[in-house]
Amino acid sequence: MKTNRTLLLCLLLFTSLSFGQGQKDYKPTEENLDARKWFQEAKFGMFIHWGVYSILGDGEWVMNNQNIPIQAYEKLPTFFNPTGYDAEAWVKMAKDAGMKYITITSRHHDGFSMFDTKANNYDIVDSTPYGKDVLKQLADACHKEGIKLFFYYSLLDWHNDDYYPRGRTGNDIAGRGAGEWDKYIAFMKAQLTELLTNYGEIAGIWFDGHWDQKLWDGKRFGALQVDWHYDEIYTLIHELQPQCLIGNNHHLAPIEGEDFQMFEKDLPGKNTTGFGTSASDVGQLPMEVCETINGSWGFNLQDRQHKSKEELIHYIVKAAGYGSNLLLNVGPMPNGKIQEEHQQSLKEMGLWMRKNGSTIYGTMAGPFLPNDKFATTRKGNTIFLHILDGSQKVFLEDFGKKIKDVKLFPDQSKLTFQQNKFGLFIEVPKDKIDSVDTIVEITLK
Ligand code: FHN
Repeated sequence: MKTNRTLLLCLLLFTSLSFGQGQKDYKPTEENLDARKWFQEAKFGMFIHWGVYSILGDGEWVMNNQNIPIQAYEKLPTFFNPTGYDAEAWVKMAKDAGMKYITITSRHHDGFSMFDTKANNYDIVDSTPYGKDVLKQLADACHKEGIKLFFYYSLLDWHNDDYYPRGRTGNDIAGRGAGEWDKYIAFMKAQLTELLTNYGEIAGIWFDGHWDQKLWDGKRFGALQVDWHYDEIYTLIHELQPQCLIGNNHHLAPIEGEDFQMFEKDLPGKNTTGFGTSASDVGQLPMEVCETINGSWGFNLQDRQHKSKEELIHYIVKAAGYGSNLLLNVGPMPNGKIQEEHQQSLKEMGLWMRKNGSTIYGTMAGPFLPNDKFATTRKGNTIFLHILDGSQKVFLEDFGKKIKDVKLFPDQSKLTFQQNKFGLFIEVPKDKIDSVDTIVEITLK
């Protein structure tokens, strides 16, 4: 018992130290810095959660949530045949929505690879009647249309025996074996090499699942029980494609070797979901907020929580108000189609972005943190004030900068404003109010 406790303590000490080690002495290349700049300006991307789980219409965690034994789950690929999949149509949909990049799940926690991997046979080409590499088709379509492509890659795996020690999820799935951690690391490196070799230029790798290996002390999650070998993994990626941006959804401050920071279902530094990136963990890297278009990541037949046009617009405006991108998720159906409701929402976003995109793309965070009434973005000498609550009057406290003029963004009509030592007061005529977002353009001297 005592030995066990000592062992655990040593392990805790070792792993809490080892998490700090990302890519040692990482210095991003010129290409990487350019890619970061591009990313920061892109502002809007499409997240796609798609796998064999979509057949069950119960989200991407169904294997864990329903404790589906390995043997039973392995039947899913044998009837996964998405004959309605049209990569070009997805890319066009994203482009028309005003999105500049796509991030797709190459392998989620169920361990099934949606690409032609040689690291095992549990993949779309070798184990489904469909037999074609959906990521290759998407990569070709993205490259053709000038849309950048990121691969989501799950660190955790409920199917691979070498994912051992197991994490805190998937433990009631019958049929899991006890393999070797080092082999699992080698497996991931082999897959990442494939992803960064066989699909042309890849804009980024989006890691997820780190948190699965955090130890629970009865009150909170602490140190890791494994070494993820981030030094080797991040070095490998940057050697294969130096511009490739690495992000890791570990819900913590970025570590060396990461090129952007993501926030799940929360604006930067907010922690309403409990996934917990605290304000002090917000770093200096380009940022991305990811959110679902309804209430689920993977296809969920029963999900009726489709977000309204207003909710989606407010989300992208607020994210931009923090200087962050929005990665908006859709979960395609098992036939390869994106459900009608979501196609409609994407079209609405596209219409709005075509009219108002210049107040979002290429901007940085505005001088005021977003709140429920308004958000601000900034481009050079111009501040865009997005009024989100239908108000006619807005007071910007302590606004000390000298102003050249204040106009309504859509028709460029001049607005009345007053500035004094307390701040700036702006009034918009009633008939010019847009109930979703009234955009005001403030030009500084
Ligand atoms: O467990 C995953 C979940 O399925 C989904 O992929 C999201 C996307 O941010 N990330 C994980 C939860 O943190």
